[in-house]
Amino acid sequence: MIDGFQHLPGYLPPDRQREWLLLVQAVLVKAPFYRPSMPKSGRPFSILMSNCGDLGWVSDKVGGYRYQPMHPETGEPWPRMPQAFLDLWSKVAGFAAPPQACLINLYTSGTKMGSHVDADEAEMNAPVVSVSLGDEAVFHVGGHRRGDPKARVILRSGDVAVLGGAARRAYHGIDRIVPGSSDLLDGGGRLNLTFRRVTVL
Ligand code: MD6
Ligand code: FE
Repeated sequence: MIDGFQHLPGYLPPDRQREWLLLVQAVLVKAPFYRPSMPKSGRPFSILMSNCGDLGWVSDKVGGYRYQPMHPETGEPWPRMPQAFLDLWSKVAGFAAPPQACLINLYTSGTKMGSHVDADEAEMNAPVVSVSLGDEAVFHVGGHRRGDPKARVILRSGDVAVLGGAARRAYHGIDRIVPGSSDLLDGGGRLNLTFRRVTVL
């Protein structure tokens, strides 16, 4: 496994997972899920996204991958990041400044996320912290080249993963989710939250 990848299984116990789910649902009332699309081709993503925090990650055909302070469809600023989210970052990120962006991804059965490097942030010294809620996902993490060998890790509800150090620039993605593996979300599916620093202080 590449240096700087940390998996913290069961970091959030079931009762805290339910609290986090309520916090996410409150964010989604103000900032509903939207479907991003690929730069240039305009091909729609299979997953839905929203954000909270000062900046949100968005993508569409014309503007491409970017961070912006408002929702692409409502034009409203992203909702504030709940204190519990900031607290988790403080405990696991090992980075003095708070996260600026919390990207919320929704996976339903049959959706995935292709292998990619998170590289839209100017600040590459801060880790990316991920929290999974709901159905299990088969996550892969490789090296700095797309073709490097990949390790596979099951991310379960309540798990935290940290991509720091060399792993911050590693290819990673979601091969598939495992339908019916959690009953946290009504109707199944998986929520993933990723926390990031975007700008250099
Ligand atoms: C996901 N995660 O778990 C997708 N990126 O649904 C990511 O793309 C990711 O988990 C950077 C760091 C950690 C991650
Ligand atoms: Fe990523």
